[in-house]
Amino acid sequence: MAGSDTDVIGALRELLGAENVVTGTDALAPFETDWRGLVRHPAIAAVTPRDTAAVAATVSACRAQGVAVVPQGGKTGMVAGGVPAPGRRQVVLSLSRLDRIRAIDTVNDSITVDAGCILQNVQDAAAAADRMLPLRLASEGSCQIGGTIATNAGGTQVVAYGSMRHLVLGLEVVLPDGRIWDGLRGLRKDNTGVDLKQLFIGSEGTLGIVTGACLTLLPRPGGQVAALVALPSVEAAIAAFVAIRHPLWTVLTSIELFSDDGLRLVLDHVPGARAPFASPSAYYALIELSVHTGDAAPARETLEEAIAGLIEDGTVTDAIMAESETQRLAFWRLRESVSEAERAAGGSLKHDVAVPISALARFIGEVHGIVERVAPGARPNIFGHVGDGSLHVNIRPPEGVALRDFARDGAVTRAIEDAVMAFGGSISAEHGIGQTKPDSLPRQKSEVELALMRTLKAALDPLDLLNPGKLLPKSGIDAIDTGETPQKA
Ligand code: FAD
Ligand code: 2HG
Ligand code: ZN
Repeated sequence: MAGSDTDVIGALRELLGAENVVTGTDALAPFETDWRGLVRHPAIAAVTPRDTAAVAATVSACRAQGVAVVPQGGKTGMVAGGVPAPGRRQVVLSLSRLDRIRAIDTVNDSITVDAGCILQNVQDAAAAADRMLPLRLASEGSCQIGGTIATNAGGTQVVAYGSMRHLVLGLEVVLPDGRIWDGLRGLRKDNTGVDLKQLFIGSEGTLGIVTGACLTLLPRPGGQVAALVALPSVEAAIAAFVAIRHPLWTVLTSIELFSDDGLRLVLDHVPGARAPFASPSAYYALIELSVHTGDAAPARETLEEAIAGLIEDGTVTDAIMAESETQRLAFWRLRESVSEAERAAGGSLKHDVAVPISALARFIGEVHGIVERVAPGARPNIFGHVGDGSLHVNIRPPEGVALRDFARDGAVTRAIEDAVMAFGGSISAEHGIGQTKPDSLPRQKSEVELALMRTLKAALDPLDLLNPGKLLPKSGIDAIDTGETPQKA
């Protein structure tokens, strides 16, 4: 039975206390608007429960009132997954007050945290125990553990440590019917049937709300070596990666690419950013080694020798080794500021793609052809995680054209997605599908895959209460006969 908005707000206030229930157009604005400023759709209220029991009670109350729940983390997602989609009455459930580090076990090398902990705070807690949580993203000062699990975040060290999926040992999850699943085990081996936590990792808050996580820790690197190299082309970047990855296999933790277009954006929009090289190159790669045991000098020497060889054969045109921690961090600031700078410059059509590393250079060649053919004058800003075959192919509109107008007919995106498919790639390497890409999903997933995803959604959330309008194509949940009717606005 659907309650009125006043009923819903009343029930939530009674449950959580009025101070944890946000209402009113202005106060709700930050809960309704995504990082990119692409969408804003209304919520009845936003709530900030304090613990797992309060999250479960909120979900049950919303279910009883017939309103949907949008799980929200740090709101740094790139596909508007953590803010309301149109078409449903909904409440935003922010995890931000679930921010406790529950336990650190330095024998098990694991950390157990509330899902609302900010990633950087968990990294700091691990460092204080002389350990490392090896997930690193430019958004780490704002994104939450629950958000990184729900999106299976990648970032800049996947080449060495894998994505978030590889770091999760156990989860605590509130299910769409309000039950709590306690799977918060700190085990590296557990073959007692289906690995249920995998259902929730990467499912973007559509199957459950993560409230706690047990994550694996690693030893803290004793030394880090960084080099910034200038490259004439993407082909050269891949050749450089291939040349260094095996000799430096045990210590290579990042190889990140950005173009001169990206660097210009950073220099124009980020205060204090300085051009690293005297003259521009088409691309730059930031290479980082992390040495866990012993002296970093031999690894540095191997990298220097490899780069010298690459300069000799023309693959690399210039290179700078970081001589201090300040310089290493300055290199990272250039790379990690590209998104922020691009947003400040008006934003782009984002394509967060992966193709096999062996196809990357041909794919990027194809992208340039598409831009010339379909959108002459548009400005590609290509950057990302070259060692994973994962790149952000962001296309800025031609000078003087508004992003909304440029985006309208979708021709560039369709052509880029066609190229991704032709190369056997993925239309979302790391950001997810959210509410900006569900209609593209059937281009990549077979009917069988889509049907399996819909079956899981219907089994766990037959009323489509959790994060409606996200991930599955629009007809998704409605296409299934569950015997229960989804509650529509
Ligand atoms: P939100 O944006 O709040 O939500 C993201 C999704 O997760 C939504 O669908 C939401 O409903 C769901 N969700 C959130 N919390 C929970 C929960 N507790 N339980 C269930 N569902 C939940 N991403 C990368 O992968 N790699 C990068 O290198 C990277 N770099 C970035 C750099 C910048 C500058 C920015 C702004 C973003 C970047 N991102 C990157 C994207 C973003 O930071 C990640 O997707 C991150 O994982 C989102 O976390 P969040 O807490 O902000 O989640
Ligand atoms: C990165 O790699 C992020 O910096 C953000 O994934 C990408 O802004 C983007 O498109
Ligand atoms: Zn990225």
